[in-house]
Amino acid sequence: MNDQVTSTIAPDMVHTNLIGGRNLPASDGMTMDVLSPADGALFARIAAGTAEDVDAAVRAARAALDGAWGRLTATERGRLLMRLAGMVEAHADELATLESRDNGKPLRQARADAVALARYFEFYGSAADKLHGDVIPYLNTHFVGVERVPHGVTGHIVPWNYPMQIFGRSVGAALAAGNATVVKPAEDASLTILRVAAMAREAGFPDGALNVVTGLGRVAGAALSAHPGVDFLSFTGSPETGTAVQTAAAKNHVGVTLELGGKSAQVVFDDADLDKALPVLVNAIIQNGGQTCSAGSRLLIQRGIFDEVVGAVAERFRTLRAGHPAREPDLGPMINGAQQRRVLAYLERARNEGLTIVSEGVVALDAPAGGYYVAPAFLAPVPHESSLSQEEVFGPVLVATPFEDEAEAIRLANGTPYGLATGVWTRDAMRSTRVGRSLRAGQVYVNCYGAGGGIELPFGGFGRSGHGREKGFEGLIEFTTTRTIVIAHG
Ligand code: TXE
Repeated sequence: MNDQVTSTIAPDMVHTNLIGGRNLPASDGMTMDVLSPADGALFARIAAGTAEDVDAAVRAARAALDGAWGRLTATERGRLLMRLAGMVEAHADELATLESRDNGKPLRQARADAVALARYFEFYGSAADKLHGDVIPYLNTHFVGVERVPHGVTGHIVPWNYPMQIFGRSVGAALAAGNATVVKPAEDASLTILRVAAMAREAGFPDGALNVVTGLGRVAGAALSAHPGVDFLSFTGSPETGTAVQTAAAKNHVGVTLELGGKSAQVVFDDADLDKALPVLVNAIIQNGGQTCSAGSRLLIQRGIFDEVVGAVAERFRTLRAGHPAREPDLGPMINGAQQRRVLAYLERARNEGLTIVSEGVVALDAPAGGYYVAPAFLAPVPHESSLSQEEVFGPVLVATPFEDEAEAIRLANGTPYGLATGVWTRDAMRSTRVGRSLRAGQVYVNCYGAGGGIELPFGGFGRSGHGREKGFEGLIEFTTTRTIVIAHG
């Protein structure tokens, strides 16, 4: 952290909070450095938001609810979101460049994220006035209506791996439902969210409908989770921080959706179409450098084809290149030094445990020395009980484990504390349905793997992966509650 603005940073790279429509520095004037993961160089500064800033943002949100934002009809809210969708789409290249620099993801992935963000706003914007309640048959002398209403002020704590997409799925839904929002982006990737929030003002969102406070999780994030003026929280991140957020929310008796990552398996049966499966199996762990909550980080392969599949995956891994995000590598750097060290520590531990790295990719020779690069690694066979099979690495590390039959495949696939997504590869339609319906995962893919994909598809987990659902219509309902009105007329 630093409170000096130095000449090494372009003036348009010094960012403030957005509170009640005003660009404001942190209440104590402190800022945080933003480093590029590609080379470790300082290139921007953000406000180190304080509890006071969070309080001001929550008050601004409440004022918006009681004022211009709260007066809008669902159709008007939807139109604003659709307008914002168009602006995001028109600025997709600019947003992608900013995201790629801030987060280190390859440009093509960053562009896909910007397009997905536009689509979230379109999806939720067009759904805003289709979210209606119910009429309940009751006594003949009474009319009962159940109205869908927003929670009020919603807090959104966003991680750094897919800032635009996660902002889109939670804030887009919350705004469509009529909530006023306060967003705390991750300290390592706040810039696109700030840019899109500025666009929302241009699109005509009333002041205070969308507030952004940047800064440290343990300061600004903790203040948002514990604020008594917040009516509902959405959190995506680590299980440990999720526990802290839910504990804070419990003290205020408000609800939370938690999306806490996973250890997702891809189950490959011996009748699978391997030509179709192989590129997907590799991409599911390489996309975003493995820093994807639903990354397919475990391969479960039926014994009879284990060596063949391991050999083919190993061959692909040898061709993978981690490199500068602007040069369209297979994967960019890790988000920061801590994440890079975490992944390398897992690999070191695996070596010490005697596990075999069957194949590794490379870090490109021209990757800048100060960047946080990790060469992708594929390990096999890895026992189901080992930490690499049980814990989320959040990096380009894939493990393979053999299984004998359907029952064992299901036991292994379900055999971690997580339950976010699973892939099943088989040509047997009966088996795909049978196995698919036995899996304890929020999403099950058969002969494909969306890595959390699909704006329209409900997404969320079981167990340590969290609870509540985002994305799709389910995600819109999550940001509402009900009011039942009972009218006696006879
Ligand atoms: O997560 P944190 P980190 C997993 C992944 C990764 C690990 C650590 O395994 O290696 O978590 O990443 C805010 N109160 N995932 O340390 O701390 C923080 O500012 C309130 C999986 O980055 O959970 C950021 O905005 N908020 C994952 C957000 O929480 C707090 C995505 C996430 O940070 C806070 C990211 C606090 N006390 C990491 N402390 C996924 N599910 O996709 C931090 N934050």
